[in-house]
Amino acid sequence: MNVTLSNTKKKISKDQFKDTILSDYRLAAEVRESGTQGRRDVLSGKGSFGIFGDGKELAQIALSKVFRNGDFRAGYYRDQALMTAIGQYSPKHMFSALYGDPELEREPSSGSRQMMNHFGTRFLNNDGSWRNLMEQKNSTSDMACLASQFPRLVGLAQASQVYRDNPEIAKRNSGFTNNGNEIAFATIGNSSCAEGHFWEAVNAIGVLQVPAIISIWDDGYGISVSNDVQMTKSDVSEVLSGFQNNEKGNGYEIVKVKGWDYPSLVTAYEMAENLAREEHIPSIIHVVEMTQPTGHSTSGSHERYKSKERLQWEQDFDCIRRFKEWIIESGIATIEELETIDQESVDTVKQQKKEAWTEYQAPIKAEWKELLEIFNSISEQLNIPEISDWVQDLNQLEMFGIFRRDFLSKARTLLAMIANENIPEKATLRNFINRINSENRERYNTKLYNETSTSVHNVSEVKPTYDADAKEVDGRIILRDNFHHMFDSIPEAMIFGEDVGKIGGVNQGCEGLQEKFGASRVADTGIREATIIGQGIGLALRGLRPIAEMQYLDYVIYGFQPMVDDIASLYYRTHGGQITPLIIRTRGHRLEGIWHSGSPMGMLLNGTRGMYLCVPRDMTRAAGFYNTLMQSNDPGMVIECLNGYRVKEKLPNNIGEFRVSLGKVETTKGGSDITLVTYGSTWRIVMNAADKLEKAGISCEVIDSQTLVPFDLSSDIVKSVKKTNRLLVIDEDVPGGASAYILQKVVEEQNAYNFLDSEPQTLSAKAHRPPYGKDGDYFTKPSVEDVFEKVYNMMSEVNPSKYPSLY
Ligand SMILES: Cc1ncc(C[n+]2csc(CCOP(=O)(O)OP(=O)(O)O)c2C)c(N)n1
Repeated sequence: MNVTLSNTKKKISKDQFKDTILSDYRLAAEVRESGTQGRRDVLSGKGSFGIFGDGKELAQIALSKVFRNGDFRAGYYRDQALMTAIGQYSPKHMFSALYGDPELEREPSSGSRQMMNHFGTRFLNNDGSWRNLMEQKNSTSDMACLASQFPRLVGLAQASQVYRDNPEIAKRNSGFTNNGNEIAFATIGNSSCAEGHFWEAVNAIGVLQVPAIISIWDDGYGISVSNDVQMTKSDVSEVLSGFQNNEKGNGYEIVKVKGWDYPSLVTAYEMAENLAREEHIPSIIHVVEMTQPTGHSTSGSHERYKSKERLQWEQDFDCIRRFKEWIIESGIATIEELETIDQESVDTVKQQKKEAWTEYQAPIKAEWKELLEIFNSISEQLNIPEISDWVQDLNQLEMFGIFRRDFLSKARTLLAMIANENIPEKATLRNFINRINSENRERYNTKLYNETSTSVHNVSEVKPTYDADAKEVDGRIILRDNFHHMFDSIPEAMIFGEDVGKIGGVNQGCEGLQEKFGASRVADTGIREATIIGQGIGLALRGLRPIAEMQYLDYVIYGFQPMVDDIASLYYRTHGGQITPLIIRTRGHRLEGIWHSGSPMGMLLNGTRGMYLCVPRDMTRAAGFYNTLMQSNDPGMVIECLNGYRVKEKLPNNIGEFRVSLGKVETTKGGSDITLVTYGSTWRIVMNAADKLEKAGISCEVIDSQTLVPFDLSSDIVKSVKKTNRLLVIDEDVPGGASAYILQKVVEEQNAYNFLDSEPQTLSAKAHRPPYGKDGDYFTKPSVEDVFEKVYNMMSEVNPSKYPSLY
């Protein structure tokens, strides 16, 4: 007899059906049991924090049935059953992550740089090249920040559309797509649906009509706060109902289904899969009546905020219990068969947990034993009573679980204690400390930036070249012509943002681009900065080369969260497993008005360590940075000068080919009295002031840093300071913003302190926002006169007779 569980076209035999159901049951039981045992491990101190997938197993197993190779997940920490069901996780992996095992072979999501159950699969090979993502089930890397997976979801789903609409790109990128058939699956908790990112992404996906399936795991609470506080009408799908496909237009297929109702869950996901994979119609599956049997996490107990009735209901409607009842009632298996699976699950989890712990502790214990021998031989030479106390404590710890910091802190303390002793064991101890530190640098402190051959640092510089009679053109023409060339030569290149498509951008840098390359590569977007950035992240993760445009620097703050939390930390938090080669284009610095002349460079560079920050002084350099970044796998932001689009620049004859290296400063005027470091829009002001100072007898060397991250990789600034012995940093950020960063780089890292004859100084804008109007600007941001007087005063301090005080 053939059975069908739902409306699936696939028929399977009765035995196969039973096997499937029992293997689903086993998986659910193992996930549940690993949560139970994991919780105990946290309470007994073996792990710091536990958050599990209990109560959500059945829906996730149903989802996994339609998750195919080449698909992508953008989810959160509850997806333990989903990740296990798609073969990317196991109880052993969960325990390795819970203990914080830093070895990638046991914790491949992040090498324990992340908390447990923050999932992610590996997209990159060790040499930085991309894996064939069509041969694996892909999970983008989770973040603890709720709803932060949603901006990225937009691009993950849109990539399928881009590939389907552009078969020639799909053909080039066969490791990333099969004709755009891939689905992007998102998961989110009910309470996180109160976040703006969720609504912004839901709207963007509805507008774009791209293949996303969004699952909402609704257990009625967000930690202690219940749905009546979280959501209008306490019901997210009720509120979402305006997004439902109907005669008024395309939106989503929205399904509400109970988290314990296995057949309905399977049917819902089959329906959603068909719509998404075949027709690119997105769906939202609102899974209600879910439970959280052990509460939100190991940090608290849900008995504090759930009523007795609710707690009883959670037991009665527990999805595994209901699944068990359904299996028995349907005659698929007996209670004895299921109880056997229950028992086997307990044993399996116990076994895997033991293996995870033993493998985690083995190398650490071996290091402790090595140190113990060093301790013993030092004790034989010197009378240090503390050593025996430490050994006793550490041996005790070893029985329960020992961290490297436990013994390394003692080793370092001892080294300081024997600093004046002359025994050979001192070198042994020092070597041991150095070795452990260096091994742990690799575990914990590497991969903030890509260091493989795909890094931007391996892209060679190509200087712009000019005809003898090169035309002088508006800066924006150089950008425009460069984009045309880039889009011709790189089929994966895309650009999108507010007003970018039809009119070619507010400053016309993309003029004619959409007509030539089509609306799927050059596109207008809605006004939704967070998901414009997210769109870029997702597209880049799927092999495309997006440029996401933020119309003005002042509005980057709306898109800042995905930059800070996602892009900048991605390579680090996946231990080199994922990277998003997204270019963010924006324009800022000097114009007029509080929101059109911001230059918050300190904020940007401090929030986004992990991505590059280019601050070109003109459009030739901006174009050069785009060309360089496009050749690498690294994420970067380019800030064009808002007041530079109509400034004349010579038109290079190698448009599209010249490349500006990141981290290379340019000395734009030589001098001997003082080094002036600047970048972006203030560069012209500084150059102007330097000319005036020259006439006053002060010789300034002007250096354009060109990029803030990376910063002056060959330490050229200190070479200048060695000559001038004086340093002034000028920008239009707040005081102590990027100028403080530059001082730290030059004075501390480049050691300029040793060569300074005057106090190093900064000249920046005022701390408040720049007010509107010419005078608002003049009295707020550094002017030519401000720079002149600042430098003059510094020289006056040195030689008051030659430079008498001005005021
Ligand atoms: C942006 C953000 N705010 C707050 C938190 C702290 N926090 C972690 S989990 C959580 C509740 C989430 O509830 P829900 O979305 O319903 O998911 P559940 O954990 O219940 O599956 C909160 C408030 C966070 N991680 N991120």
